[in-house]
Amino acid sequence: MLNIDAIHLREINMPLAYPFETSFGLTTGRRILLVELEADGLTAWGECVAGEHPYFSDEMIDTAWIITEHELAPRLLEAEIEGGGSCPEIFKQVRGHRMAKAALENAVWDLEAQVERVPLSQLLGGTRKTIPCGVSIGIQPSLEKLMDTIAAELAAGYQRIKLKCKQGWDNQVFEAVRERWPDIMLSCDANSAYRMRDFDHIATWDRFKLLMIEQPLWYDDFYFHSMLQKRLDTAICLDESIRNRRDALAAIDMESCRIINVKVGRVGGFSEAIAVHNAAAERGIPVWCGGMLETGIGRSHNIALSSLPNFSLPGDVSASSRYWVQDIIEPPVTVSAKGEIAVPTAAGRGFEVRKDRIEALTVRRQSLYAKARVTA
Ligand code: OSB
Ligand code: MG
Repeated sequence: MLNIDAIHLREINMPLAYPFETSFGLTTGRRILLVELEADGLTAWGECVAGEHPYFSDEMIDTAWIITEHELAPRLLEAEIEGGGSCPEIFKQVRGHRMAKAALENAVWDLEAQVERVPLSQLLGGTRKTIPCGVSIGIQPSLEKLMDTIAAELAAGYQRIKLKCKQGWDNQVFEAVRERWPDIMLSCDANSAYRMRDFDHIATWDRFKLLMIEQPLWYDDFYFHSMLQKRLDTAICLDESIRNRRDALAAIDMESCRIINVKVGRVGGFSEAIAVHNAAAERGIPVWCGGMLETGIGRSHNIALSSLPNFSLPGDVSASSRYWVQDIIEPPVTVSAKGEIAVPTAAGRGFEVRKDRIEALTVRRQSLYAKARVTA
């Protein structure tokens, strides 16, 4: 039984070391909601991956803050909590708002791992000692700049290059990259930039031998992706569309995709992420762990999740230095020359949280407390 005494919400503002552009917009800095649980003398953390605007999904930091403060945190403070796995039931009455739910649920798993004195990866069912890493490279100001960036990431050891794409930043780019690197593991992510009129255009990408095409069509679609998948040799990977295990089952059954990107925030927390992982594993569909420009807190949680056996493709979980001049965990996440991150073996998340740095970055805070408990 976990007794949570307090939940502290805070917003930190962190400039990105490198701006990140997708088909839905440019991000130069992050506004991030962190949740901190105090329980029996321990401190656990969760990171909400909702963006600054509702452009990736319908959530954003400000909606997540309101839902956390007014709906989720009060429920958690009153609930009987066995562990992280108790959270979906506790939050059940609140519909949607999965990124907000995930921040709290993941913090409870973080706490449970500390209480049980086991690595978070082990608590989640992870088996890998290292995880294979790829990078997601945003839309660049020029093709030259992109080529230099890819060269640097390959030199650093990353196993897979994912290119953000959109109309006007697709065929010419894939052509140039494939000419210089015919054999690298290469994929693209459209973040829903294309429509049915683009089917013929996308069908020409088979010649680039991409590992996958991520979320080419509408963010909430399965049916039209299944129509597109029939026209392609290349695998479609769904990201935005997969909100839970049932979505994964529907997408697999309809053949809307052959690969699934699992983002723990997008599906509402570790419980559902594990359920998606398991459903895909049982059906022979590989998964990989997506990223949402996380700080070290979310990143450490992504590393733990990526240690599950069916995370067999390189994920978008990469080194802290690709995002931040100074991360808020210590040590920062680093990637080996083989393009792997070592899964921590220490109890809990395996990285120290630098509270001093978090304090300095905090622009908003709110604390909620449990009612005094009657002890027998
Ligand atoms: O679609 O995978 C995505 C970042 C923000 C929002 C959506 C996505 C991404 C990324 C970056 O691709 C992944 C990362 O490096 O964290
Ligand atoms: Mg994506």
